[in-house]
Amino acid sequence: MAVRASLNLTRTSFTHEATINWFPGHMAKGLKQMRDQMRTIDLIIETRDARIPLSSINMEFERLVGSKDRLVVYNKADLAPIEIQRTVQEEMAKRQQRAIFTDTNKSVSQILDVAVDIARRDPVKYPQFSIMVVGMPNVGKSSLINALRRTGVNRGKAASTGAKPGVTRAVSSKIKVFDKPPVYLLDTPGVMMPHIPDTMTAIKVALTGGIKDNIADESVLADYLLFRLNRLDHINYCQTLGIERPTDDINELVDMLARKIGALRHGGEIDTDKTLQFFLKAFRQGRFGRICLDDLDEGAVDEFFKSSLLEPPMSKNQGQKAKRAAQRLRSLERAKAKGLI
Ligand SMILES: Nc1nc2c(ncn2[C@@H]2O[C@H](COP(=O)(O)OP(=O)(O)OP(=O)(O)O)[C@@H](O)[C@H]2O)c(=O)[nH]1
Ligand SMILES: [Mg+2]
Repeated sequence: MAVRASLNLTRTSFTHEATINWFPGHMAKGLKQMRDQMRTIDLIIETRDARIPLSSINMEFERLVGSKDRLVVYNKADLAPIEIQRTVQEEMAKRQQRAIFTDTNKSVSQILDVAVDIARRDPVKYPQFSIMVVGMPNVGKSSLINALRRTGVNRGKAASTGAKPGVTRAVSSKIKVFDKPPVYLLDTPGVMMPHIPDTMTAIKVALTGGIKDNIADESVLADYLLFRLNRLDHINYCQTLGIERPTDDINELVDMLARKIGALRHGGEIDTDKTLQFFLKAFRQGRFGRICLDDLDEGAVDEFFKSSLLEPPMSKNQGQKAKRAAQRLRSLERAKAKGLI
């Protein structure tokens, strides 16, 4: 707060009215293929983006998962603050969701441990174990599958990946990731909600690369990013970008940055698109550090779940029970980490 005031950063809110939706045909088709395959699936891995632990929750998957077992994987953990992990895990545990954090460039073996453990507990029920990996576009589903295959059977890339959303267009055939017991994965196309009810959610998803940039309007994304960086006192963006001072004004930022990176057209006119893309790319590559775009303060998660109709309001008694369950889970995990159990 003091940092912001001393730097004359005064913006306290961000609003954008226009709705942002992206639901091309291959997503509807992909969802249908997923539903058709569901009876052959033993576990669903719902992949979310660790930078937006709430905004990457998609109601379409709540319906799809139904009563199937689900493991929530928060991927791109290398780009999000480490301290959010515990909060998110506790909040998801309250909602009976087991959540783990991964970085596909590092270890994903904990996912294999979960699957192999379930499969080994009941070999008659699971002569082979099938997992469907679902999630919003660009959260890293295909990268996760490749990493699991590398870890589990030491084999090369089986699924195409890419920096833009919408790379995987259809549900894949089964990809083997473990031998004994045999564990298979299905890759699926990233799916957005057909109608995103809240524009701020859409902006955050787009900023993390889940919606095509031209659909969301890069100037709005960049303006929100600047607002968020300043609100978080994350003003190291000046140093990273080599600009003189922090600012609340996206036009001023573009002006300073364009000159710095030489994004100028003939005659010296600023190339705004190129400058905005540079700014967004720097964020997506993690050059401004580990950043979470969702608010996870006390009560914010409950509010999110209530307002997105993911759950009815809890009674006081239910709330206390859930809190105690989360505490028990935490102490169990601590004991496990210390090797006591
Ligand atoms: N920093 C970071 N980048 C990642 C991670 N996992 C994947 N990526 C990158 O994220 C981008 C998207 O990865 P994909 O695996 O193609 O994502 P997807 O979810 O399959 O995307 P769609 O098929 O378009 O739905 C690629 O540029 C990956 O290199 C991660 O853990 N950390
Ligand atoms: Mg993919």
